[in-house]
Amino acid sequence: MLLRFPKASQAREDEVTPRPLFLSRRSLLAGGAAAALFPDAAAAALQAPTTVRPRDAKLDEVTPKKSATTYNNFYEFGVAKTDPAEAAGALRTRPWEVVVEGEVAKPTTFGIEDLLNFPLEERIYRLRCVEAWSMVIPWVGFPLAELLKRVEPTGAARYVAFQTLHAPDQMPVLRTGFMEWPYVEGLRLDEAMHPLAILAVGMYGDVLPNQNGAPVRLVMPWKYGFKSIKSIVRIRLTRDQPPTTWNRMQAQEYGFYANVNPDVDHPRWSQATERRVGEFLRRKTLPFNGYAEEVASLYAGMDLKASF
Ligand SMILES: Nc1nc2c(c(=O)[nH]1)N[C@H]1C(S)=C(S)[C@@H](COP(=O)(O)O)O[C@H]1N2
Ligand SMILES: [Mo]
Repeated sequence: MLLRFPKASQAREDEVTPRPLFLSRRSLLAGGAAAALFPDAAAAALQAPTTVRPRDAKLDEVTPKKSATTYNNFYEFGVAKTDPAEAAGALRTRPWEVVVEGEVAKPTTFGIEDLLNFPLEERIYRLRCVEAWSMVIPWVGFPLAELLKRVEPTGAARYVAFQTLHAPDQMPVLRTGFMEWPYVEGLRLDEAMHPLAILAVGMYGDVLPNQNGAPVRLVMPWKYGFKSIKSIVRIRLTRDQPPTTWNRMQAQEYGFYANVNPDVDHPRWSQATERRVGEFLRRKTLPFNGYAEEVASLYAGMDLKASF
C-alpha cells in the first residue's frame, strides 16, 4: 500500500494512465499499526521515522476508494456529487506547473515532476465537509512547509493564497457564469507551515484521480473540506489576508479560518455531528476534526466563534 511515484526520469511522456510504483515504504501510522499493516516491509526500504502521527488512523476505517472517488465536490465540473467523477476526465493534468511567488526570496515554478520528487508519505486523514459528511482518506503527499521553505518566505509574508486552474475549455461550469472563478483559497502562513498541512499528489496508493484534484491539491485535515483546494496552479505569499471563494460568496456562512468546530453551527444547519460516507449513524464532530492536540495552539487567544 505504501508507494513512491515514478520519478520524472522514469515516467514516459505518453504515460497517461498512472501506475503506482512500490519503491519505498513509509508511514505516519503508529509503529504497531504500521508493523501490522506492512509486516513484510524491508528494513532497507524504510525511511527515517517522522514525528507526525495523526492519531485517528487507528480509530477510523478508511472510506472505500469507490466512495471517495465518486462522491466529490469540485464545482468546476458540476454541483452534484457525481458530476466530478463524470466530467473531470476532461481535465488535462500534463504538462502542469505550480507557480510559487509573492513575498519570497526565490520565486519558483515547480513542474509536476518536481513535486513528485519531494519525499512522499502516506497520511490517513479525515476530510470533514462543511455539509456535515466526512470520509477517511489515505493521501499521498508531502508537507506544504517543504515547498514553502524552498522559496524562502520573506519577513513580510503572513498569508498564503492558492489558486485552482482556470480552464473554461475543460471545466464546464466555468462557461456558465455561476460563481466567480478561479477557485481561490488562503491560509495564514503559520497554518500553512504546520506539519499536518500537506500537498497531496495521490490517494489510495495511486496518483490522484482528476475528480479528487489532480495533479496536486491541498489537504488541511483540521479545516472544513472547502479549504482543501484542488488542481492548484498558483501559490502566492502575501502580506494581507487573501480572498477565498466561499467566504467571498457567503461571508456569513463561511469564514476565512473554517476550522472544524462542532460548537459553531452553520447558519442553516448544525455542525455538531456528521455522517461518515457509507454509514447510517451520525458521529459527533470533533473540535479541529480530531486534530486539536496538534493544531489548537495555532489559535491560542482567538475567539473561535468570531473567527470561524
Ligand atoms: N478547485 C476546487 N477545490 C475544491 C472544491 C471545488 O469545488 N473546487 N471543493 C472543496 C470542497 S467543498 C470539499 S468538501 C473538498 C472535497 O474533496 P474531495 O471531493 O476530493 O473529497 O474539495 C474542496 N476543494
Ligand atoms: Mo465541502
